[in-house]
Amino acid sequence: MKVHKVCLREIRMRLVAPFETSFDRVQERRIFLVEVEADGATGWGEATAGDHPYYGPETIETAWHIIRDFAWPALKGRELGSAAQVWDALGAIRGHNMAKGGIETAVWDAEARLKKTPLWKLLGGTREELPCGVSIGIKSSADELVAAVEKELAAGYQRVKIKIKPGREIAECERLRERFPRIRLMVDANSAYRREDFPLLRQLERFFLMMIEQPLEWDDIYSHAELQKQLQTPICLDECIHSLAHARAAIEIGACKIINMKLGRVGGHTAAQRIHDLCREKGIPVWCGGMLESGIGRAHNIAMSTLPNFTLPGDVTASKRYWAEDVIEPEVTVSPQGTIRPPSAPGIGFEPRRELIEKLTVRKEILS
Ligand code: OSB
Ligand code: MG
Repeated sequence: MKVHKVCLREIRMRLVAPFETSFDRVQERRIFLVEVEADGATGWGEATAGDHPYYGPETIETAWHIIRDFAWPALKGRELGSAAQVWDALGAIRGHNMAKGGIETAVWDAEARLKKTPLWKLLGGTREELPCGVSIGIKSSADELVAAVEKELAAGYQRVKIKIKPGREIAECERLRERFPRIRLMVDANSAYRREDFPLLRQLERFFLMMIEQPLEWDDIYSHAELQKQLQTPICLDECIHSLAHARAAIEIGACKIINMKLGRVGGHTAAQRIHDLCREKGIPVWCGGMLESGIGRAHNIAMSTLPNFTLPGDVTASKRYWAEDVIEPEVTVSPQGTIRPPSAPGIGFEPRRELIEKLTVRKEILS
Protein backbone atom coordinates (compact mmCIF):
# COMPACT_ATOMS: atom_id res chain seq x y z
CA MET A 1 0.00 0.00 0.00
CA LYS A 2 1.18 3.52 -0.85
CA VAL A 3 -0.19 6.87 0.28
CA HIS A 4 -0.48 9.04 -2.84
CA LYS A 5 -2.09 12.16 -1.52
CA VAL A 6 -2.97 13.86 1.74
CA CYS A 7 -5.52 16.60 2.35
CA LEU A 8 -5.16 18.65 5.52
CA ARG A 9 -8.21 20.56 6.55
CA GLU A 10 -9.33 22.73 9.43
CA ILE A 11 -13.04 22.91 10.14
CA ARG A 12 -14.88 24.92 12.79
CA MET A 13 -17.69 23.35 14.78
CA ARG A 14 -19.74 24.94 17.51
CA LEU A 15 -20.38 22.82 20.60
CA VAL A 16 -24.03 22.68 21.65
CA ALA A 17 -22.86 23.97 25.06
CA PRO A 18 -19.51 25.33 26.27
CA PHE A 19 -17.15 22.76 27.83
CA GLU A 20 -15.04 23.91 30.79
CA THR A 21 -12.02 22.19 32.33
CA SER A 22 -9.41 23.33 34.85
CA PHE A 23 -7.41 24.73 31.90
CA ASP A 24 -9.91 25.99 29.35
CA ARG A 25 -13.45 26.84 28.33
CA VAL A 26 -14.40 26.05 24.70
CA GLN A 27 -17.46 26.64 22.61
CA GLU A 28 -16.03 26.96 19.12
CA ARG A 29 -13.95 23.85 18.43
CA ARG A 30 -11.29 24.07 15.74
CA ILE A 31 -10.94 20.59 14.29
CA PHE A 32 -8.09 19.23 12.18
CA LEU A 33 -9.13 16.50 9.74
CA VAL A 34 -6.68 14.47 7.67
CA GLU A 35 -7.79 12.70 4.52
CA VAL A 36 -5.47 10.29 2.73
CA GLU A 37 -5.64 8.49 -0.58
CA ALA A 38 -3.96 5.10 -0.65
CA ASP A 39 -4.20 2.69 -3.59
CA GLY A 40 -7.42 4.38 -4.68
CA ALA A 41 -9.13 4.22 -1.28
CA THR A 42 -9.83 7.24 0.89
CA GLY A 43 -9.27 7.26 4.63
CA TRP A 44 -10.04 9.86 7.28
CA GLY A 45 -8.38 10.73 10.56
CA GLU A 46 -8.56 13.51 13.12
CA ALA A 47 -5.53 15.15 14.73
CA THR A 48 -7.03 16.03 18.10
CA ALA A 49 -4.92 19.13 18.83
CA GLY A 50 -6.79 22.37 19.41
CA ASP A 51 -6.16 26.07 19.76
CA HIS A 52 -3.56 26.05 22.50
CA PRO A 53 -0.91 23.93 24.25
CA TYR A 54 -2.72 23.80 27.61
CA TYR A 55 -3.75 20.13 27.55
CA GLY A 56 -0.61 18.80 25.87
CA PRO A 57 2.19 20.53 23.97
CA GLU A 58 0.65 20.43 20.50
CA THR A 59 -1.68 22.82 18.69
CA ILE A 60 -3.34 22.69 15.28
CA GLU A 61 -0.53 24.86 13.95
CA THR A 62 2.25 22.56 15.16
CA ALA A 63 0.40 19.45 13.97
CA TRP A 64 -0.11 20.97 10.51
CA HIS A 65 3.59 21.85 10.29
CA ILE A 66 4.70 18.39 11.43
CA ILE A 67 2.44 16.51 9.03
CA ARG A 68 3.25 18.72 6.04
CA ASP A 69 7.00 19.07 6.60
CA PHE A 70 7.95 15.76 8.25
CA ALA A 71 5.28 13.05 8.33
CA TRP A 72 4.26 13.37 4.70
CA PRO A 73 7.86 13.40 3.39
CA ALA A 74 8.52 10.27 5.50
CA LEU A 75 5.56 8.44 3.93
CA LYS A 76 5.60 9.81 0.39
CA GLY A 77 6.42 7.13 -2.18
CA ARG A 78 7.01 4.54 0.52
CA GLU A 79 5.66 1.02 0.07
CA LEU A 80 3.80 0.06 3.25
CA GLY A 81 2.85 -3.55 3.93
CA SER A 82 0.05 -2.20 6.08
CA ALA A 83 -1.09 0.78 8.13
CA ALA A 84 0.58 -1.02 11.04
CA GLN A 85 3.91 0.18 9.58
CA VAL A 86 3.08 3.89 9.62
CA TRP A 87 3.96 4.40 13.29
CA ASP A 88 7.47 3.02 12.81
CA ALA A 89 7.87 4.88 9.50
CA LEU A 90 7.33 8.09 11.48
CA GLY A 91 9.73 6.98 14.20
CA ALA A 92 12.37 9.63 13.51
CA ILE A 93 9.89 12.33 14.54
CA ARG A 94 10.04 12.74 18.30
CA GLY A 95 6.80 13.59 20.04
CA HIS A 96 4.00 15.29 18.08
CA ASN A 97 1.73 12.33 18.67
CA MET A 98 -1.47 14.15 17.76
CA ALA A 99 -0.01 14.97 14.35
CA LYS A 100 1.15 11.38 13.88
CA GLY A 101 -2.16 10.00 15.12
CA GLY A 102 -4.09 12.17 12.65
CA ILE A 103 -2.35 10.73 9.61
CA GLU A 104 -1.80 7.24 11.00
CA THR A 105 -5.47 6.67 11.80
CA ALA A 106 -6.43 7.92 8.32
CA VAL A 107 -4.20 5.28 6.73
CA TRP A 108 -5.82 2.61 8.92
CA ASP A 109 -9.26 3.68 7.69
CA ALA A 110 -8.04 3.51 4.08
CA GLU A 111 -6.60 0.03 4.58
CA ALA A 112 -9.79 -1.26 6.19
CA ARG A 113 -11.82 0.16 3.29
CA LEU A 114 -9.47 -1.47 0.77
CA LYS A 115 -9.98 -4.77 2.57
CA LYS A 116 -13.73 -4.13 2.84
CA THR A 117 -13.61 -4.86 6.54
CA PRO A 118 -14.59 -2.81 9.60
CA LEU A 119 -11.55 -1.09 11.07
CA TRP A 120 -12.26 -2.49 14.53
CA LYS A 121 -11.90 -6.03 13.22
CA LEU A 122 -8.68 -5.16 11.40
CA LEU A 123 -7.30 -3.78 14.68
CA GLY A 124 -8.07 -7.06 16.46
CA GLY A 125 -11.12 -5.79 18.33
CA THR A 126 -13.42 -8.31 19.98
CA ARG A 127 -15.90 -6.29 22.02
CA GLU A 128 -19.31 -5.94 20.37
CA GLU A 129 -20.97 -3.68 22.90
CA LEU A 130 -19.04 -0.80 24.42
CA PRO A 131 -19.98 0.69 27.80
CA CYS A 132 -20.18 4.49 27.72
CA GLY A 133 -19.59 7.13 30.37
CA VAL A 134 -19.80 10.89 30.18
CA SER A 135 -17.36 13.67 30.98
CA ILE A 136 -19.16 16.66 32.50
CA GLY A 137 -17.39 20.01 32.36
CA ILE A 138 -17.12 22.45 35.26
CA LYS A 139 -20.46 24.14 35.90
CA SER A 140 -21.20 27.50 37.45
CA SER A 141 -23.20 26.06 40.35
CA ALA A 142 -23.71 22.79 42.20
CA ASP A 143 -27.39 22.80 41.17
CA GLU A 144 -26.40 22.95 37.54
CA LEU A 145 -23.99 20.07 38.06
CA VAL A 146 -26.67 17.93 39.71
CA ALA A 147 -29.06 18.66 36.85
CA ALA A 148 -26.41 17.72 34.27
CA VAL A 149 -25.71 14.41 36.03
CA GLU A 150 -29.42 13.67 36.26
CA LYS A 151 -29.82 14.20 32.53
CA GLU A 152 -26.92 11.89 31.59
CA LEU A 153 -28.10 9.11 33.91
CA ALA A 154 -31.58 9.37 32.39
CA ALA A 155 -29.98 8.92 28.96
CA GLY A 156 -28.48 5.65 30.22
CA TYR A 157 -24.78 6.51 30.59
CA GLN A 158 -23.04 4.04 32.86
CA ARG A 159 -20.61 6.26 34.72
CA VAL A 160 -20.16 9.94 35.38
CA LYS A 161 -16.90 11.85 35.35
CA ILE A 162 -16.83 15.40 36.59
CA LYS A 163 -14.07 17.89 35.95
CA ILE A 164 -12.64 19.33 39.14
CA LYS A 165 -10.34 22.17 40.14
CA PRO A 166 -9.00 23.21 43.54
CA GLY A 167 -11.49 24.74 45.92
CA ARG A 168 -14.82 23.17 44.95
CA GLU A 169 -14.08 19.46 44.61
CA ILE A 170 -15.11 18.39 48.11
CA ALA A 171 -18.40 20.28 48.15
CA GLU A 172 -19.27 19.03 44.66
CA CYS A 173 -18.51 15.40 45.44
CA GLU A 174 -20.44 15.72 48.70
CA ARG A 175 -23.45 17.08 46.88
CA LEU A 176 -23.34 14.40 44.18
CA ARG A 177 -22.89 11.56 46.66
CA GLU A 178 -25.85 12.78 48.71
CA ARG A 179 -28.03 12.85 45.63
CA PHE A 180 -26.58 9.78 43.83
CA PRO A 181 -25.13 7.49 46.51
CA ARG A 182 -24.50 4.49 44.27
CA ILE A 183 -23.56 5.71 40.79
CA ARG A 184 -20.17 5.03 39.26
CA LEU A 185 -18.55 8.41 39.82
CA MET A 186 -15.03 9.66 39.08
CA VAL A 187 -13.20 12.98 38.87
CA ASP A 188 -10.71 14.43 36.36
CA ALA A 189 -8.42 17.23 37.52
CA ASN A 190 -6.45 17.79 34.29
CA SER A 191 -3.28 18.35 36.34
CA ALA A 192 -4.70 21.11 38.54
CA TYR A 193 -3.16 19.92 41.84
CA ARG A 194 0.34 19.98 43.34
CA ARG A 195 2.28 17.98 45.90
CA GLU A 196 1.06 20.32 48.66
CA ASP A 197 -2.48 19.19 47.88
CA PHE A 198 -2.03 15.54 48.92
CA PRO A 199 -4.03 16.04 52.17
CA LEU A 200 -6.87 17.60 50.18
CA LEU A 201 -6.82 14.79 47.62
CA ARG A 202 -6.91 12.25 50.45
CA GLN A 203 -10.24 13.73 51.52
CA LEU A 204 -11.73 12.47 48.24
CA GLU A 205 -11.41 8.90 49.55
CA ARG A 206 -14.70 9.09 51.38
CA PHE A 207 -16.67 9.49 48.16
CA PHE A 208 -15.76 6.01 46.86
CA LEU A 209 -14.73 7.31 43.47
CA MET A 210 -13.99 4.80 40.72
CA MET A 211 -10.76 6.70 40.11
CA ILE A 212 -9.10 10.11 40.25
CA GLU A 213 -7.86 11.07 36.78
CA GLN A 214 -4.59 12.99 36.34
CA PRO A 215 -4.48 15.00 39.57
CA LEU A 216 -0.85 16.15 39.23
CA GLU A 217 1.34 17.73 36.56
CA TRP A 218 1.30 16.47 32.98
CA ASP A 219 4.94 15.34 33.03
CA ASP A 220 5.21 14.15 36.63
CA ILE A 221 4.77 10.38 36.75
CA TYR A 222 6.86 10.07 39.91
CA SER A 223 4.66 12.27 42.13
CA HIS A 224 1.62 10.25 41.11
CA ALA A 225 3.36 7.15 42.52
CA GLU A 226 3.89 8.99 45.80
CA LEU A 227 0.25 10.03 45.86
CA GLN A 228 -1.03 6.55 44.93
CA LYS A 229 0.82 5.14 47.98
CA GLN A 230 -1.36 7.36 50.17
CA LEU A 231 -4.66 6.53 48.42
CA GLN A 232 -6.97 3.55 48.16
CA THR A 233 -8.82 5.21 45.29
CA PRO A 234 -7.14 4.25 42.01
CA ILE A 235 -5.29 6.97 40.12
CA CYS A 236 -5.88 6.99 36.37
CA LEU A 237 -3.27 8.71 34.20
CA ASP A 238 -4.23 10.71 31.12
CA GLU A 239 -1.84 13.63 30.33
CA CYS A 240 1.24 11.75 31.67
CA ILE A 241 1.08 8.83 29.22
CA HIS A 242 2.53 9.66 25.79
CA SER A 243 4.25 6.39 25.01
CA LEU A 244 4.73 2.73 25.78
CA ALA A 245 7.77 3.69 27.88
CA HIS A 246 5.69 6.10 29.96
CA ALA A 247 3.02 3.45 30.48
CA ARG A 248 5.63 0.92 31.57
CA ALA A 249 7.28 3.37 33.97
CA ALA A 250 3.95 4.41 35.47
CA ILE A 251 2.83 0.82 35.99
CA GLU A 252 6.15 -0.39 37.40
CA ILE A 253 6.50 2.41 39.96
CA GLY A 254 2.83 2.25 40.94
CA ALA A 255 1.86 5.70 39.65
CA CYS A 256 -1.58 4.51 38.49
CA LYS A 257 -3.91 1.53 38.53
CA ILE A 258 -5.81 2.51 35.38
CA ILE A 259 -4.83 4.20 32.09
CA ASN A 260 -6.92 6.52 29.93
CA MET A 261 -6.05 5.88 26.27
CA LYS A 262 -6.33 8.63 23.68
CA LEU A 263 -5.35 8.10 20.08
CA GLY A 264 -4.00 11.64 19.78
CA ARG A 265 -1.94 11.59 22.95
CA VAL A 266 -0.27 8.25 22.14
CA GLY A 267 0.05 8.71 18.35
CA GLY A 268 -2.55 6.47 16.71
CA HIS A 269 -3.82 2.91 16.61
CA THR A 270 -0.48 1.06 16.57
CA ALA A 271 0.86 2.92 19.59
CA ALA A 272 -2.47 2.43 21.37
CA GLN A 273 -2.43 -1.31 20.63
CA ARG A 274 1.06 -1.66 22.09
CA ILE A 275 0.14 0.20 25.28
CA HIS A 276 -3.10 -1.79 25.45
CA ASP A 277 -1.20 -5.07 25.22
CA LEU A 278 1.25 -4.06 27.94
CA CYS A 279 -1.58 -2.98 30.26
CA ARG A 280 -3.40 -6.23 29.62
CA GLU A 281 -0.32 -8.25 30.53
CA LYS A 282 0.12 -6.20 33.72
CA GLY A 283 -3.53 -6.33 34.80
CA ILE A 284 -4.11 -2.59 34.28
CA PRO A 285 -7.54 -1.81 32.77
CA VAL A 286 -7.77 0.89 30.11
CA TRP A 287 -10.60 3.02 28.75
CA CYS A 288 -10.95 5.43 25.88
CA GLY A 289 -10.72 9.13 26.66
CA GLY A 290 -12.17 11.88 24.50
CA MET A 291 -10.97 15.20 23.09
CA LEU A 292 -14.31 16.70 22.02
CA GLU A 293 -13.88 14.99 18.66
CA SER A 294 -15.98 15.33 15.56
CA GLY A 295 -17.57 12.14 14.26
CA ILE A 296 -14.34 11.17 12.52
CA GLY A 297 -12.35 11.02 15.74
CA ARG A 298 -15.31 9.50 17.55
CA ALA A 299 -15.47 6.67 14.99
CA HIS A 300 -11.77 5.90 15.53
CA ASN A 301 -12.33 5.93 19.30
CA ILE A 302 -15.09 3.36 18.87
CA ALA A 303 -12.83 1.12 16.79
CA MET A 304 -10.02 1.29 19.35
CA SER A 305 -12.40 0.62 22.24
CA THR A 306 -13.24 -2.84 20.90
CA LEU A 307 -9.82 -4.16 21.99
CA PRO A 308 -10.25 -6.67 24.82
CA ASN A 309 -8.67 -4.72 27.70
CA PHE A 310 -11.01 -1.70 27.26
CA THR A 311 -13.01 -3.01 30.19
CA LEU A 312 -14.12 0.29 31.76
CA PRO A 313 -16.68 2.74 30.31
CA GLY A 314 -15.02 5.28 28.00
CA ASP A 315 -15.70 8.97 27.38
CA VAL A 316 -17.13 8.04 23.98
CA THR A 317 -20.64 9.38 23.66
CA ALA A 318 -23.40 10.19 21.20
CA SER A 319 -22.69 12.84 18.55
CA LYS A 320 -25.64 14.88 19.74
CA ARG A 321 -24.13 15.48 23.18
CA TYR A 322 -21.64 17.76 21.45
CA TRP A 323 -22.88 18.68 17.97
CA ALA A 324 -26.17 19.85 16.51
CA GLU A 325 -25.01 18.23 13.29
CA ASP A 326 -22.08 15.81 13.13
CA VAL A 327 -19.83 15.37 10.08
CA ILE A 328 -20.53 11.65 9.67
CA GLU A 329 -23.48 9.60 8.46
CA PRO A 330 -25.02 8.00 10.49
CA GLU A 331 -24.22 9.90 13.67
CA VAL A 332 -22.90 8.06 16.71
CA THR A 333 -25.80 6.93 18.88
CA VAL A 334 -25.91 5.35 22.31
CA SER A 335 -28.44 2.73 23.44
CA PRO A 336 -30.77 3.37 26.40
CA GLN A 337 -28.44 1.04 28.35
CA GLY A 338 -25.54 3.40 27.70
CA THR A 339 -23.69 1.32 25.12
CA ILE A 340 -22.37 1.72 21.59
CA ARG A 341 -22.28 -1.09 19.04
CA PRO A 342 -19.31 -0.96 16.69
CA PRO A 343 -20.42 -0.53 13.06
CA SER A 344 -20.44 -3.29 10.48
CA ALA A 345 -19.56 -1.09 7.46
CA PRO A 346 -15.97 -1.07 6.15
CA GLY A 347 -13.30 1.29 7.51
CA ILE A 348 -14.36 3.52 10.39
CA GLY A 349 -17.88 2.41 9.51
CA PHE A 350 -19.36 5.91 9.18
CA GLU A 351 -19.35 8.01 6.02
CA PRO A 352 -17.88 11.52 6.14
CA ARG A 353 -20.46 14.07 4.96
CA ARG A 354 -18.36 15.76 2.31
CA GLU A 355 -20.67 18.65 1.55
CA LEU A 356 -21.05 19.59 5.19
CA ILE A 357 -17.31 19.20 5.79
CA GLU A 358 -16.60 21.46 2.80
CA LYS A 359 -18.98 24.06 4.17
CA LEU A 360 -17.29 24.01 7.59
CA THR A 361 -13.78 24.22 6.14
CA VAL A 362 -11.75 27.33 6.90
CA ARG A 363 -8.43 26.12 5.50
CA LYS A 364 -7.23 23.29 3.34
CA GLU A 365 -3.91 22.14 1.93
CA ILE A 366 -3.25 19.29 -0.45
CA LEU A 367 0.03 17.40 -0.31
CA SER A 368 0.95 15.18 -3.22
O1 OSB B 1 -8.99 15.27 30.11
O2 OSB B 1 -10.25 13.81 29.29
C1 OSB B 1 -9.83 14.97 29.29
C2 OSB B 1 -11.76 17.14 26.77
C3 OSB B 1 -10.74 17.92 26.27
C4 OSB B 1 -9.47 17.77 26.78
C5 OSB B 1 -9.21 16.82 27.79
C6 OSB B 1 -10.23 16.02 28.27
C7 OSB B 1 -11.53 16.20 27.77
C8 OSB B 1 -12.68 15.47 28.26
C9 OSB B 1 -13.88 15.39 27.32
O3 OSB B 1 -12.79 14.99 29.36
C10 OSB B 1 -14.13 14.01 26.87
C11 OSB B 1 -15.07 13.95 25.70
O4 OSB B 1 -14.64 14.18 24.54
O5 OSB B 1 -16.24 13.67 25.94
MG1 MG C 1 -8.52 13.60 31.29
